[in-house]
Amino acid sequence: MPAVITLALSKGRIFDETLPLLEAAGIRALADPEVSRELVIGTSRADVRLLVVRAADTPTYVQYGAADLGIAGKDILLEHGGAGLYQPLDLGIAACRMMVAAPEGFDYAGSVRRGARLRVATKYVKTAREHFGAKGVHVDLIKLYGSMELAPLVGLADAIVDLVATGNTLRANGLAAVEEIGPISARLIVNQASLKVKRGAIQPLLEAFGRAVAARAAGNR
Ligand code: PRT
Ligand code: MG
Repeated sequence: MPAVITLALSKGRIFDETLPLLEAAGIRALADPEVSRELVIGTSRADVRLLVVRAADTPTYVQYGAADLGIAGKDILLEHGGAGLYQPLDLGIAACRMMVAAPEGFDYAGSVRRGARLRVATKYVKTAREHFGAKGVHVDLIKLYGSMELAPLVGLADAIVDLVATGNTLRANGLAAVEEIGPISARLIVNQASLKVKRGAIQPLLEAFGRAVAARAAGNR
């Protein structure tokens, strides 16, 4: 019997954008996590199953070997730190940018120049600490779990660190991006021990994903 391969991923944009890559690897999910309540989803391949987890939990499942593989945003991986994970492939999906944003009209550059202490609300505390630390900007970080765009509107923070895709959410809340921290996309992650023990099953999957990503990139050119 072949080794069972378990892939952890979150529903929503990661799941939706992973489906075509799985299909290119000959794998079809047998349920839709938006409809089904099952958290373990079988696939058209008896030896491959999917775990539906919260986006921020994906690296944890893979780190501890509860899943062999996972698909996680670089934002999540930066916060997790990457211990125990092999990150062989940028899938190029769920792309966006990590940005500093502030209310329109807020003089961010001037505040930084004057050495003002900024209150920054974010879910990405580690990334924000490293970003502002490297620039020598003084910040008090306020940890939030979502809807960061609200914080400056109600005086909780001067600025936020959040992901921006279209920019619509910032605009709708009277905010503007003031600094880019870096580009973000989803990565394939692999448990380091799984890769050794189940290499025969995992390696062909990594190659199929790699081909699917290359083919899509070629199609986009
Ligand atoms: O939403 P939930 O609380 O359930 O979990 P989650 O936010 O952790 O997961 P999910 O599914 O929303 O995001 C999964 C991954 O998608 C993230 O870890 C990112 O790597 C990636 N991704 C890509 C994004 C976005 N684009 C994105 N635009 N994640 C979130 N956003 C949010 C952003 O935080 C902001 O609130 O969308 C809003 C901005 O979008 P625009 O288009 O208005 O700029
Ligand atoms: Mg979300």
